Amino acid sequence: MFVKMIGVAMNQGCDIEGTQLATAFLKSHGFEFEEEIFPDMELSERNGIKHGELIADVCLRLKNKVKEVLLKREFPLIIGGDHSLAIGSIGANMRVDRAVLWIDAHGDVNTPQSSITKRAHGMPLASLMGYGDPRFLEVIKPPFLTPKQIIMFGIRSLDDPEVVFLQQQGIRYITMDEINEKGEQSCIEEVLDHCKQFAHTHISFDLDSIDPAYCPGVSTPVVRGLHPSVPLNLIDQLFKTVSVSSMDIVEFNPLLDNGDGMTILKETLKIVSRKVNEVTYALNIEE
Ligand SMILES: [Mn+2]
Repeated sequence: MFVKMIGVAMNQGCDIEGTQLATAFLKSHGFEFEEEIFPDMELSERNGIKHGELIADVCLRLKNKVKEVLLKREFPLIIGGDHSLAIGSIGANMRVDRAVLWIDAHGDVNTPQSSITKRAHGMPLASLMGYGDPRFLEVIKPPFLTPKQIIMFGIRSLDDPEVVFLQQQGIRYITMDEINEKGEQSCIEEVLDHCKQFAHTHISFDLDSIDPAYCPGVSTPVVRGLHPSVPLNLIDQLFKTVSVSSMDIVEFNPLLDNGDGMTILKETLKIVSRKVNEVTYALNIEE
């Protein structure tokens, strides 16, 4: 199996300069992309959800590309761009036998009604569950994600309506406080146990899950976050334990990075490509 990197040069979901430059920045550091997706600026508008039309268009194109890669039995690694791209990357494969791991500081379960900022990068997970802007739901299409497919990790910044939503839906979200209390490995094991119940896992890795002291290169930093070794360890153990079939890495902002974010990104890519290659190796031996 090969890793196919898909770049999404979009920042309209967070509406802060920088995230759209991540793909170009990585290319200048020698990374190769299977495809880059650029927003159609003619669709840009700020009424209601900011840039809703433009984001739906990007996500539809991303969805089609991710589907194409999955059908070739290759591994799509989607590089953001802001987190609203998950509408397309996860929307490409809504199989009920797939777990979704959401590593993030935020809940990303706002709706157009609950959101104060009207920024779409705070809404992708609710949209994937069928609650959101009709244009996003049209891209995703039912069956939507069910609460039992989802597990969240590193959460420490939730809006009040998001707490209500998560609790009403019964979504398991592991907070920073819990990770600090119970310990890293115990929480990682809970994630592994969750994902083991499903045939496949999608990882959506938001770099703002990491503490800004170690990764300032994100658009919406939140203090008291993860040490970078924690998500790397989690991702490494997941690849060893379950079948990870696709992944996003989002919200990297090269304009705010001091080099640390780039190092974390490179480490993550190293783990992913090594593990995906091991899968090929194992398959070859069986054949
Ligand atoms: Mn996020």
